[in-house]
Amino acid sequence: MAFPRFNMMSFWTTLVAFLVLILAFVIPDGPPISGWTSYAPLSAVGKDAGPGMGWGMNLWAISIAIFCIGSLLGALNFIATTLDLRAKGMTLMRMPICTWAWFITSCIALLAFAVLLPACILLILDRTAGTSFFIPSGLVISDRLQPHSGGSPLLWQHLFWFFGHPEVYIAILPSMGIVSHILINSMRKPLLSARVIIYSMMSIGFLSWMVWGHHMFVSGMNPFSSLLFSFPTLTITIPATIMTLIWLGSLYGANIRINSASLFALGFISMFVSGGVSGFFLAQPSIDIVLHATYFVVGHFHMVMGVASIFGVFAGTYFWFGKMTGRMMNETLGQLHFWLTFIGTYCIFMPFHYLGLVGNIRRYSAFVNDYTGPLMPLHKFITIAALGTGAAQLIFIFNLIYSRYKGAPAPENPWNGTTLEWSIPSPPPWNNFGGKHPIIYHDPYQYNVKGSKGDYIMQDSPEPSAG
Ligand code: HEM
Ligand SMILES: [Cu+2]
Repeated sequence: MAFPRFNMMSFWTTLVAFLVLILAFVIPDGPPISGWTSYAPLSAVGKDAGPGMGWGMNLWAISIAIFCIGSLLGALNFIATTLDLRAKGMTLMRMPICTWAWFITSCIALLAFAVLLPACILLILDRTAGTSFFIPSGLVISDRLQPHSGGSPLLWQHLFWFFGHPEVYIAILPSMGIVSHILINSMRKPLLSARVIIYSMMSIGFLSWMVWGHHMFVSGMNPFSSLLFSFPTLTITIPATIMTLIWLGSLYGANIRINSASLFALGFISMFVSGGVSGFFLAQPSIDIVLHATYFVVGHFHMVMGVASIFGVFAGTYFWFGKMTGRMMNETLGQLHFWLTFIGTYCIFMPFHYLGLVGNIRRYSAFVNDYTGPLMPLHKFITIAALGTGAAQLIFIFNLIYSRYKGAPAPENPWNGTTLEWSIPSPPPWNNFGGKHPIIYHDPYQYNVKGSKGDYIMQDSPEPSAG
């Protein structure tokens, strides 16, 4: 990394943020009840707003502020490293797609956390210093007139979602990169166009700044603003669809190697499409007025942000574990883990969409004697599926620990990959390249090259390339 100490600092800062967050569970007041969006004014007024909204809420705001600092340091470091510390010959367009994905993610993170940090500071000031950024005048909560004046609860929503929408791409872009990279390696041929994947990721990153209002269609803002936010939201589906078509088009006729990593990469595409399709509906204000705050939204974002992103992490773990630890993960356990998780997550999150369509609202912990009665069998089915899917993750954890100590030794290049990490021993020595600087001759996806000795050419091999 360009700044190794920054790297260390961002790790420890993030750990502190996590500990502060967890602290809320052990204080007498308990954790806050405001959910991940912490909407004002309830999040801003203090303990009148309910259990956990005193010190619990303070800890939440402090923790997120610290987390922002850790993320900003990390993002700066990734950007500086990508721009400054590339090997000789590693032009930007010769970087692997996953490096591109991390680079674009870091650029988004740098801007997004720079907005969330001041928003959290304003929230803390409202709660502790008597300011009124987010609290309107004349507000009565728990029979008490709140001593504030002139603030705007909508301001919090704007600040939060200006961060919050780009944040969903911070979650999924790295997985898009990992999946593209692993698919190419498993198909033994380049994608139809790696460049178009990179440009699509860039345009998703750019457009993600113009769409935050689609989370606020029912917030009471002007309907014309809804229209303005709806157009770019629908536009974002274009690069997303292009990427999907490139993945599927490249898979057409490919003789793909099936293993845990490639299965999770394929599973990612499936989840991304299934969860993304509901985005088309939500992007239209007239439809979203009905579906907002129902399980339909919960189904949508769990499939894309939840499951698809995590499938990318699983794919990456199965792929690079050998390089990191010197031992391979167990394939049988890996594939069992994939199928149970894949089927399980569809059983959980598909029914969420049906629940949402019939009006089951989100954020309620219990439904008693109301219109949701007939839906209870479906809720039970989802609960059982969730417990099963959760249990399947134990297989993964077991596999991690077992393979770390007892797994088959990992060769230098188990997947016949082309990128630099596969040219050094597994695990890498502490100085990575043994003091020698590699020189890059090719783009990262020279597979199935006619006339080459194997079916691939490493990036640092002086052998002539395909094109
Ligand atoms: C095809 C592109 C997509 C479109 C058009 C889209 C559109 C939308 C819209 C309009 C909403 C607001 C719904 C409401 O609250 O009433 C929403 C919610 C959400 N979307 Fe998407 N989305 C897309 C893809 C994604 C992706 C790829 C992710 C994550 C990686 C994501 C994560 C979320 C999250 C987390 C929420 C809900 C946040 C909350 O209310 O708690 N979306 N989406
Ligand atoms: Cu959004």
